[in-house]
Amino acid sequence: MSENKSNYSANNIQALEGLEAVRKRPGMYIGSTDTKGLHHLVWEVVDNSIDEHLAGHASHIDMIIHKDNSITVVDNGRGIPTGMHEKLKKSALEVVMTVLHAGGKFDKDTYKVSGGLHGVGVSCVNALSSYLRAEVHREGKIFEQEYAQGKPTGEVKEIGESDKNGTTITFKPDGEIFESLVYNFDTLAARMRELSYLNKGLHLKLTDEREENEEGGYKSAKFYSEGGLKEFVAFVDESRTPLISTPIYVTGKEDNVEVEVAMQYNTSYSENIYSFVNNINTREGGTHVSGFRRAVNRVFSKYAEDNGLFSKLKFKVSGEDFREGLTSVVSVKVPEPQFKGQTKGELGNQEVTGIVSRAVGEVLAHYLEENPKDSKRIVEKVILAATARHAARKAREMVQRKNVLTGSGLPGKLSDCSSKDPGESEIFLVEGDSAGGTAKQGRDRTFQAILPLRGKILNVEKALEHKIYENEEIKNLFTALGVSIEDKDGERVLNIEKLRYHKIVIMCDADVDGSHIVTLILTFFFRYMKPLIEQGFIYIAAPPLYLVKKGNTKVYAWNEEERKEIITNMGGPETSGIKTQRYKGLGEMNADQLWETTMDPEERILRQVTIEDANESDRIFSMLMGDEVPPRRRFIETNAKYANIDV
Ligand code: 0RA
Repeated sequence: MSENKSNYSANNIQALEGLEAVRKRPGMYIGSTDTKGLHHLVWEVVDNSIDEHLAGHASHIDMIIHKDNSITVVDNGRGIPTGMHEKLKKSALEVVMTVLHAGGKFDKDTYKVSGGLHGVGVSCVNALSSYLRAEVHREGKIFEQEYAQGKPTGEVKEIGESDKNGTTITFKPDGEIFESLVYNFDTLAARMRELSYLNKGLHLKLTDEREENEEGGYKSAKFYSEGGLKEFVAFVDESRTPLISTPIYVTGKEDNVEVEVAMQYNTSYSENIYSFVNNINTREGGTHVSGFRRAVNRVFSKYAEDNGLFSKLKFKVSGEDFREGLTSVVSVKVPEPQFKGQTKGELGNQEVTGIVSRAVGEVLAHYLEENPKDSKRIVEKVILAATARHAARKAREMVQRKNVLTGSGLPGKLSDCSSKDPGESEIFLVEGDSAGGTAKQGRDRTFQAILPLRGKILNVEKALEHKIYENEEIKNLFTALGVSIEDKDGERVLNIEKLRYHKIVIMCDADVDGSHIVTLILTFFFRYMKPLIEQGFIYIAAPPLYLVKKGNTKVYAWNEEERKEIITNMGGPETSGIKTQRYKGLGEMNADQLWETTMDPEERILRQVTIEDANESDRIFSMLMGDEVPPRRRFIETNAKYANIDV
């Protein structure tokens, strides 16, 4: 990139819109005003810092969560320009911070790759912050300007000298805009880790001043990756057993589109593709993922064909079989990405398919020729996958045929509701027959159905697919819910057209065993019925933990804090006529209690299961449910304080 051409003058900033629009309709600019939107503000700032890294200027990004939940982002990039903007008669810094879309991004001369999904710029963050301060180190000097709700509260000031370059932005999200103002360390850390893999060589650090560590310092985490996507794949596969010695790694560039791919085969049965466009997770895939799949299909089919490896098979090998137990990360950098789909999480640029397919195909073909041992191992696994899929399909068809024969096809264990309108119908998946019985008595039968599940359902993370369809509990789940898995062009798709309930509520004991069962059920939904999670149909019931009694007054508490508060309101712990009953399980409640605390829509608390971060849940699921013990132990140790210790 020629220095002159990319050099940015205060004048190429184009003024487009005012910031009032952002405050009036924040959702249009940052998606939402819940915690998701709150975290989005951070990424809007960080995107700019990453651009500085991609342009070859920044090596470090530091983020600090302050005690009051304000955030500071520090980078050592070029620093926001501070010269006079001739047309606007203002400092460029002020223009960048107060004019929507003035970040230079809409100027074709300034190449911009990171961001892109919302990509609304740092001025949006300013508009939605009750306070913001920008500090710029540039040309030997330090400049600062402060703002409130996007408006400058003073001039751009020169406040000192500096031998460094860079930008420091501190902002406090506005309580008038956001529903929640509390930042989550793990959410920020997970994304920073991801960014470190996606941008190798970039140092990222997160510090949380709200929490002190044992040494009296603050809780912090550092992220840095030398190997980029190769290390990303190893990280997400930490709990799986690899099939080949090192990940296959692809880089390429064609027509300004950069391609980077890493792939690893493991002994599991699931396919995991993580895809990114300009560092943004494309959950719904798109043209880059199609290109990747196309290459895997083409190259493996040809290799197997040329070597007569499929000659004994009596059925067709499908694309899915080539990708069973394959974890891959596909990352592309596209100058002008077009995002499609419901959540704009799908890349639409047609030209990218061919570019990715060519880059991956070339490397993969070489790899197969040069690594005969690994190739043999992969092909053996593909044959196994095809055979298993064939068996699974038969098992599935058997189950479905049986249902036709038995009339309604509904499982005997299901106590169905009378309503046939899925929109108002709920099904409670209840741990054990006894709690199931109580729930059946307590429910409102017009719209609530009960399906008791035997204690520990099958761990699908470890089971072969056909075993899953032969499992009684899982068969019951499919038929009760009215969903089925069908083959479409050799791929499995979940058909939810006949879904019978729009609320599927997992109801388990509030103890360690109960949470284990919840995890098992969620693992099943995650692997085999993901659309139900994605479309918001899955919920977890929250039974109370305590009943506090004083005379005839009875109050339920859902946690320790509530329990204490209730006791204080009743006159304090010294009044000892106060008794606390700890509910160990649903079975300890009678039908009325279960209804009024956990099932009655007016009173109950339901937690909706969302795929906030599908990648992170996937990693945690495979860690908690998979084969490898050390990562699981480490996870449990670091998260032990959150675990429910049952006493
Ligand atoms: C406008 C132009 C240039 C850089 C930036 C903005 C910039 C913004 C942020 C926000 C956080 N960190 C940042 N770093 C840079 C280009 C500067 C040049 O050409 O010298």
